[in-house]
Amino acid sequence: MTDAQTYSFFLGCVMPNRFPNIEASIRRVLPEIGINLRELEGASCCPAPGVVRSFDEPTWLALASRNLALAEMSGYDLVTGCNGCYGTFKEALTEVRENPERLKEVQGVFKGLGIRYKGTVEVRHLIELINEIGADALRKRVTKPLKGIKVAVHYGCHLLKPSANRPWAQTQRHDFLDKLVEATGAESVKYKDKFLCCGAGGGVRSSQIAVSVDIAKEKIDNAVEAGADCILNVCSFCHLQFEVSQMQLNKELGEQRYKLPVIYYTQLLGMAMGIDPVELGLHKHVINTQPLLDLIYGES
Ligand code: 9S8
Ligand code: 9S8
Ligand code: COM
Repeated sequence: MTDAQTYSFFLGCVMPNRFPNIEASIRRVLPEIGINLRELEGASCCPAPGVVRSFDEPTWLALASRNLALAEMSGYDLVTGCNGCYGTFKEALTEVRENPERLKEVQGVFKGLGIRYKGTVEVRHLIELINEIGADALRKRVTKPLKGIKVAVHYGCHLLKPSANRPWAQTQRHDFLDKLVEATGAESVKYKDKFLCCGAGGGVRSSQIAVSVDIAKEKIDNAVEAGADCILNVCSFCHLQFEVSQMQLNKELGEQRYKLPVIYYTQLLGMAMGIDPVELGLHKHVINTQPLLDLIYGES
């Protein structure tokens, strides 16, 4: 394991307001693997790349830069557990780094507000940090291998794209997250349209709810068909989409047909490290995780 590192933790909107259980699993697991988190006081919405940027780019850039400035002033690079926030920050940084006049523009907005910003802070997704630790080192921390558990891995769009502005290998067939999943002893199953959007991003969930739920349904159906015991994500908005869409589908159908547990990566890793599932927030899901817990811990 590498030496301990410290980051300013950017929560975004969805995690603290809708899925504090995911936040709890992140706060519980990351320090165990040498990643310490400090609070980013005063942070606002990132704001969401596919929504706010499409309406008003300068406002998007100024707000994103303000959050980045808070991290920069703290002296600790920013880490996030949401693909959308990751996308906003990666792209807002590139914008001011490549275009000095855009940096001047946001510095002008900050005038008199006591905000200093040079665009020197770095932005990381927590799965990037975990990937640097690596599957081999993680495997050494596993005390409860999740043998026989089949996982449908969902990467999400903003984690991977635009690929020129992401740290991953330039390929359409990523497997870094699958390897991190398999480090827990679980199996990553192949399923149709694995790299398809969850259907939530870019304002689709808020403006075209029927289309949005239909895309989520397609992904869930494909995962179930592949024999998955859960669908795994690393994005609070994808997490919301898979949880809430299944609830909405059940409501429409008038029966509980959609019941695939939705798991965030640090919950899976935490279980494999022997951490109590209650501490990982697994008892607080919209879609009951009990069937998955029964497979892992045996029926109680
Ligand atoms: S913040 Fe406000 S809406 Fe959200 S979670 Fe992630 S993207 Fe950024
Ligand atoms: S939400 Fe998270 S990253 Fe996104 S745009 Fe398409 S996929 Fe789900
Ligand atoms: C999705 C973020 S994670 S957004 O809806 O595209 O802005």
